[in-house]
Amino acid sequence: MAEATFHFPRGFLWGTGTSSHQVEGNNTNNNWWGWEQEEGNILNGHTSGPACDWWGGRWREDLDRAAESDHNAHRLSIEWSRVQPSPDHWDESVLDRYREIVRGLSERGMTPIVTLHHFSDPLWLAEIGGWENPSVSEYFTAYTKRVVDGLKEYANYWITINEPNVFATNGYLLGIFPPGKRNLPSTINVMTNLVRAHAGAYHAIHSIQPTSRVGAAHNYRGFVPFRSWSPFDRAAASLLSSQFNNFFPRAFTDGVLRFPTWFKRIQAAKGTQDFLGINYYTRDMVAFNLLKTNSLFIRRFYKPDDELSDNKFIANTSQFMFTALKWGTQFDVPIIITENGVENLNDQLRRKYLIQHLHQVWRAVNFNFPVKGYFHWTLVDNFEWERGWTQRFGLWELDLHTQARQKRPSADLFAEICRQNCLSSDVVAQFAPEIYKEMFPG
Ligand code: IFM
Repeated sequence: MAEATFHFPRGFLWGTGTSSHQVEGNNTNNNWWGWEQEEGNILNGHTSGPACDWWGGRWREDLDRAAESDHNAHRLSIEWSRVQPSPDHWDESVLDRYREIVRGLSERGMTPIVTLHHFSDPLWLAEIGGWENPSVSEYFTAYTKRVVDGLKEYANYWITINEPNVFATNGYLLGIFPPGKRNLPSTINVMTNLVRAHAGAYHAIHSIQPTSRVGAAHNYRGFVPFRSWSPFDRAAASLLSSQFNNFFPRAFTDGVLRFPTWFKRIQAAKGTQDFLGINYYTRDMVAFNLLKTNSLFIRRFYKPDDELSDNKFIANTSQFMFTALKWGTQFDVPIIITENGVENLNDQLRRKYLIQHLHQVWRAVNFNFPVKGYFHWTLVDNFEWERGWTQRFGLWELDLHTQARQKRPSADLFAEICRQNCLSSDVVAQFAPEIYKEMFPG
């Protein structure tokens, strides 16, 4: 059997990603909490509840798990509604707590990447119109300054906004995130305000911490025309790519917001990403379909022979990890894979998915794409938004009733990769022998 070792560059960042609302528990003062209590919003009526009880103190044991598994970095987010519980009140004790957590990362030898906004908003902001309010970028900048001032001693990497494309689409176009709107003009307004807020935060962070590295985490999805000969399918795929994948990173590069039939310039947004965060999970086939009146006549679907995750949420299409990274090179900044993972309770698919995706990352590194790190989503099963607890993305399994954690084999697999800074044929043979031949032919 052929043997090989795929090495990653020295200093490569290895870790997992988490977000405040998904792990902390009892975030009663944000817009998601109320949304979860309303019937019909979350699958099976699930609620975030105590989540992974990080606010209750279990962040320590979970970060111990990460450190013992040789992760050298961790991505986490700050909960705006805790830091600023009302417009004129900043909670210093909350900032102290976050300082303790971020310092805790450094003490465990892990580089922190701090996200300032990961889907959840303070209730007071939601009540004054949320991201449709023209003042949101000033509010967000003020909040950013407080957090960066408080944490600057321990953190140098900042993500302003997680998946602005998903946030705007799900909350304002598809209505599956709060505030549950389905309104195109609102979506466009929110996209514009997100660009303004990112730009404000970027400049604020740099003025406080000139050496900081600031970016956003972009959700990249592959969009492939179903019938490659069809101009309609091709136009549909290209519309999705330009609006979903390209809109924000392009705006953060040249300050131009490109909508389908017009554009807008926001000068302050130009040159506001020091690195590109890519969250890559899967790809869609795209077809033009006259029956799809609610989704701009576009049908998205997986192929019949795609390998799917437990709830058919993700197709295992690892080649598109390479496509995503190649796409990322156009922005001419270092790239960090800020999320990648799969929902899978029994861990069979996750091991294979992880190895195949890292193989593509390694290929990209060998093409000299400037990939600097990889963050697996996620450390411990967490609250998966509109899908509640039905989807399990953790390297550790969570028992919701007892808060007990059980290590999945993928946690050991990932630990080996982090420890050795490479993916070896031995590791593949041990954790996913079924793909050995495909990976090491000959
Ligand atoms: O859990 C989410 C995360 O908050 C944003 N990116 C996708 C993940 C998996 O659904």
